[in-house]
Formats: sequence, C-alpha cells, structure tokens
Amino acid sequence: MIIVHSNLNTSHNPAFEVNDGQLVPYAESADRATVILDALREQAEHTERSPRNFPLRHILAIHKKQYVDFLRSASQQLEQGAVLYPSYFMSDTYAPIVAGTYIAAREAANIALTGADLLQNHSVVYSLCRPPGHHADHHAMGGYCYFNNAAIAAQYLSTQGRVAILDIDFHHGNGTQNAFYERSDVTYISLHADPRQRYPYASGYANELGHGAGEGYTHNFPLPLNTNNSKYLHTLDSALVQIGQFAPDYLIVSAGFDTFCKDPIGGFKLTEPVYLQIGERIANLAIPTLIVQEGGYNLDYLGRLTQRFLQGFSSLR
Ligand code: SP5
Ligand code: ZN
Repeated sequence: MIIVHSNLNTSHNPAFEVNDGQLVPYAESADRATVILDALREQAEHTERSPRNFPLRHILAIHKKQYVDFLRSASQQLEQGAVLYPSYFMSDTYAPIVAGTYIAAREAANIALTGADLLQNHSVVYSLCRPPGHHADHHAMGGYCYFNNAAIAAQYLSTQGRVAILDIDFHHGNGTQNAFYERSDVTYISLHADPRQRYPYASGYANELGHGAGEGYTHNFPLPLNTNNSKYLHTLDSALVQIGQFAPDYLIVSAGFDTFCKDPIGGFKLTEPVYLQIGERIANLAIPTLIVQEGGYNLDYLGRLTQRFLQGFSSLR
C-alpha cells in the first residue's frame, strides 16, 4: 500500500476541547498520526510518500476564500500555546485554532491531493490526513476539522471521472455531504451514528437524499448506538450496492475508526477483526480507491484497526 503522510500535522496541537462548557483533553491528538504510522511501519508491505504542495485553488474549490484567509491569518498571528475560538467561521466548540493549525490543515489537504494524484498509477492509496476533514464546511471549521480533505480530493478527481465517497467514520460527514449535495457527478454515502443521538445532530438523516440535480446522489445510513459487527456489515453491504449502481471511476473512503467498541467518543460495538472484513468488502468493488483518514480516538487500538482495515485491500494492490 502507498501511504502518504507528513510530520507537519504535529504543529496542530490544541490541549483542550470544550465539551458542555467544560475543558477536557483534546481527543484529536497528534499522537493519533504517530500510532497509526508506527503500526503501519511494523507491516513490511507499505511504501511511504511525502505530499507535494498543491496550489491553494484546490482548497478554494471547496471552501470560501474569506474562511481560508481567516484561518491562515488567525493561525499565523497566534502565539505558541494560545488558542482562539472565533465567533464566526466556526460551527461548534470542537475545532479551536492554534498557531500551527493552518500549516497542518493545509498539509492534510496536500496529503489527500497527493493520494488522489497517485491513483493514476496505483489502485489503492492511503492518505494519513490529520487534522481530519469531513465536518469542515464551505465556510466553517468544526468537529476537529478545518479543511475537508476528502471533499477536496473528490473535487480534484471529479474533473477526470465520476466519484463516489463512502464515509465510514462514526459521525456523519456533514461538510462532505453539503459540498456535493446538489451534484450528480459525485455521490456521498455514509454509515454513522443516528444523529438524534450523536454529533453532528443536525444532519445525517435517512431522508437527506440530495437536492436539485443532486437528488438521489446522497444516501445516509444512520445506525443506533450499540450497533454490532453483523448489523454494521449488513448495512455496509447496502451502501456498497448503492456505490456499485453509481459505477464510479474513483472511490474515496472517509475512514474513521471511532466505530470501534472501545472508542472514547464513539458508541458502536465493532471489534478489531471486523475492520479486515470492512476493508475486504470495499476492496471487492474493485474501484481505484483513495482512503482518507478521519476520526478514531483510542490510541491503544488505532494502529491495529488501521492495519486490519488496510490489510483488507490486499487484493487491490
Ligand atoms: C472527525 C471526527 O471524528 N470528529 C468528531 C467530532 C465529535 N465532536 C463531539 C465529541 C464530543 C466528545 N467529547 C469528549 C468527551 C471526552 N470524555
Ligand atoms: Zn468521527
């Protein structure tokens, strides 16, 4: 497997998030990328690549210019250790700005774009993006996300073919859904916790199916808390049927491992071995696939879960 990653992610390092008015340790820590990379380095079969720098216009194709400018200047003006919660361009209390946020978020988008580019020569690529992206909206950061890495890669690939996005993070990818809600050339399909019960609450319902030209090209599969392996795999199969019918040229997987039973902020009951099966079933579609890292917060297991999931794609290599 080709793995695209960068050390620049560590410059984004908020110490806390605000949860119900309380400061709690930031779940989306820089250690996440480290434990994933360490685990993948234990497996001999991977090739590491560094991202190249793509022009800003690829980010501006998904995000409003004023938002991108604000994030850059706000971030660059902060002292080391300072934290900013702006009153605009922010959809919740889970995405504070620190001094290194812009550098890390820009690099995460470059990691996704580099991965997308590598699909010219490889049938599957893993982009180890951090910070994650699927909650980042047209002009708002939120849910640990700043730039929508998967949406930026999808937009980039959509100039060369039809793109399906499969989002298997525990949380609904509201930002990604919004980016393509009125388009028929990019389909968004997501399995996630019932938004009546978990973040992002306001979207991810089964009756959100797209709008205008995009009607019928968004599909949400909300699942109740405590969903187990068999129910999850059964629902995944329905989602994969939708993708097969769309017959995409490219597949982007927004891969979050916060569906794991021991995830500190999740609420499903998936166990370690099932991630191999999830990977295998997706790989069976036999579509050129970019895997983009989203959530997953149990640092003791995150590396192993990523290993198992990527192992499922061995047939595509
Ligand atoms: C990319 C991604 O997975 N974003 C998730 C955003 C979820 N935000 C709400 C989480 C609230 C959990 N608060 C932490 C409590 C620690 N005990
Ligand atoms: Zn998540």
